[in-house]
Amino acid sequence: MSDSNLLTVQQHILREQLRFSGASGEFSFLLSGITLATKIIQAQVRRAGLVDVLGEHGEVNVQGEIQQKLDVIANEAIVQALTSRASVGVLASEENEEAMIVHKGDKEAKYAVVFDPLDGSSNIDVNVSVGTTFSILRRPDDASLDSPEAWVLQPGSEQVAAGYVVYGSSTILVYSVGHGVHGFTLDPAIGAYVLSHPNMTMPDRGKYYSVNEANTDSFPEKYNRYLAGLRNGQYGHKYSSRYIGSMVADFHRTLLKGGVFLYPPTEDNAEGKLRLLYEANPVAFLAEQAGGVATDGKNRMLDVNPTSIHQRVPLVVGSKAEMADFAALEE
Ligand code: P6P
Repeated sequence: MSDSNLLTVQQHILREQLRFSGASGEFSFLLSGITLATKIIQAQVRRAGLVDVLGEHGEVNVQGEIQQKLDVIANEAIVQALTSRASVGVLASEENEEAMIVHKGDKEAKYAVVFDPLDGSSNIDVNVSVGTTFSILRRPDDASLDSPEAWVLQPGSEQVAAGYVVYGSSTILVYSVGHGVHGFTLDPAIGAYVLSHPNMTMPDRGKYYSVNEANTDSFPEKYNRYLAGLRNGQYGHKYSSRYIGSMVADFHRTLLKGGVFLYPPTEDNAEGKLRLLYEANPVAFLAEQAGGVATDGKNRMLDVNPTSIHQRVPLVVGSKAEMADFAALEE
């Protein structure tokens, strides 16, 4: 790509921003806070083996998981970057039990950002791709800062933007403001995310299914019937299996190649393992924007009404064809 065609994510965001009536640039400034924080995170992820950020921070996070040091660094990077954005009223993070009030009563504070600063962090020590996810919501008309939860406990259909960064062989930011999905690759030479995947669309059908087969014995019967059909060619061809164990990386492949990624209910996680607000909803928003489908196994994911910040939900997300095959199954 010659420099003359170089389009950075900041330029792209500004252009997308113009689609919003009355755009004042505050939304672009908010998104620039997220992109800045992910550059800080990727710098740490890339050096994880060199500096003392590997291994466990020792503390236990709200999920009851041993907090890896990079989780803490990533969380602080995003919180600090967004705290300096007057348009952000509330933050909710996978790493924090409660929603955080960022700007008290600031009249411009009209957005909430929900995020997982470092999804898949248990893979860091073995150099497997990890990711950051984010979801942006407008403050509901009747919500006040007295109840920050009300800002974030909204169905995914209310998202005004969502995205992720996958820290893999390269660092790729994928986002949507509701007008298609666009991917940007971080160019370390200039320190900017450069448009590399314009107008991403999910193939109508793929070759892969992606699930943790170790949980097969506890999947609901419908899921095992579906997976057997994928393996035995019942749905047109015999699928191959790919599972990274990092949702962002598994979804990124599904977005690019099609197929289906699923985390069904299991014996250990009867409601599924993935979190509705900051894992399933951003992924579902992007999937639909790219022509795919996302459900909780029964209902459209973006229609699920959240009741708590860290609630879990089963996730089935993928290409139109695979999702239609799944939906056609009898319970
Ligand atoms: P399992 C990572 O810990 C994560 O939250 C997601 O990124 C990933 O898809 C899932 O858990 C993997 O869970 O049970 O297959 O190890």
